[in-house]
Formats: sequence, C-alpha cells, structure tokens
Amino acid sequence: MERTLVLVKPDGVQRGLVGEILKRLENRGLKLVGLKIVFPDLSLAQKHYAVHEGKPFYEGLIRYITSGPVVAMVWAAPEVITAVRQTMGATSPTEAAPGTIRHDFAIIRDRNLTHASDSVESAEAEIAIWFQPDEIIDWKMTQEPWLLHRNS
Ligand code: FUP
Repeated sequence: MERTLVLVKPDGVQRGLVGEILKRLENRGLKLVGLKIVFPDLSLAQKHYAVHEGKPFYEGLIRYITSGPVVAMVWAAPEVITAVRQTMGATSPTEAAPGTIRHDFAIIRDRNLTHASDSVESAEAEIAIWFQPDEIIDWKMTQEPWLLHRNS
C-alpha cells in the first residue's frame, strides 16, 4: 500500500497542533503506521531537505526544522500522497484552500506547520531518513472494508 512521510514541524509542535493534525488524517481513514517525536540535528535536516540545497531559502529552512522537536509520522492508504497533500493545502497558507490545515492554522509559508512527501520515490526516501524499518508497524484496520473495499 502507498505510504507517505508527514512531519509536524516545530511550529506545529510548539503551538499544540499535533493532535489536531493527527485527527484530521485519522478522520480521512488513513492508517497510521509510524509515529515518533524527534529533535532533528543538522545532519538529519540536511538529508531531509537535500533537494533544496543551494536555494536562497535553504539555510532558513534548515534553521526552522532544527529549531525544536518535530513529530514524524508514516501514513498508509491508496493514493495517500495525494490525499495528505490535499489535507495539508498549498505550501503558502494564503493559497491553501479553506478547510485545509495550512489555511486553517497558518498564515505564512515560512511557518506552514507540516511537511508531506510529494511522490512515491520521495516518500520512500524520506521514510528511510526518519524511520528504521522496525519502527513501521503494519496492522489491520478493522474499519478497512468500510473505507477501502471497491464494489467491483
Ligand atoms: P511543500 O511540498 O508544500 O512542503 O513545499 P516545497 O517542497 O516546495 O518547499 C519545502 C519548504 O520550503 C516549504 F515548507 C516552505 C519552504 N519554502 C520556502 O521557504 N521558500 C520558497 O521559495 C519555497 C519553499
């Protein structure tokens, strides 16, 4: 099943929004298969944001993600990457649709609360950066037939 990495960034943790963000993802029927709190060091941050190295905003982004604890999660579902990014909303909160997390709880791009993987390849690479394989728990969700079974 498709998986994605979600981070509640230091602003989300400091503002007490972990439960709210987790609840919104649970409400969609996604399956939580990994969860931990991490205070990212420079090396972890650099690995995570390697694709942005050299860009004008890179140094600030590294300072932001290493400024406090982050809650890292892995979620699984069909099309979970698209579903989670839809629930997060656009990168800039003022461009995010009403009802999305970034619209509802943030106002500037530099404090946009969350990270979510943007492709299958980046999801698998990012999960490997943040989690050991034995920290991912596959389990059967009892409500799965009511969420995922197709009619044909
Ligand atoms: P997203 O996929 O929505 O997290 O956004 P991006 O991968 O494009 O950007 C990663 C992070 O870099 C975003 F959370 C915000 C930050 N960023 C900037 O600070 N300035 C920019 O010009 C672009 C992105």
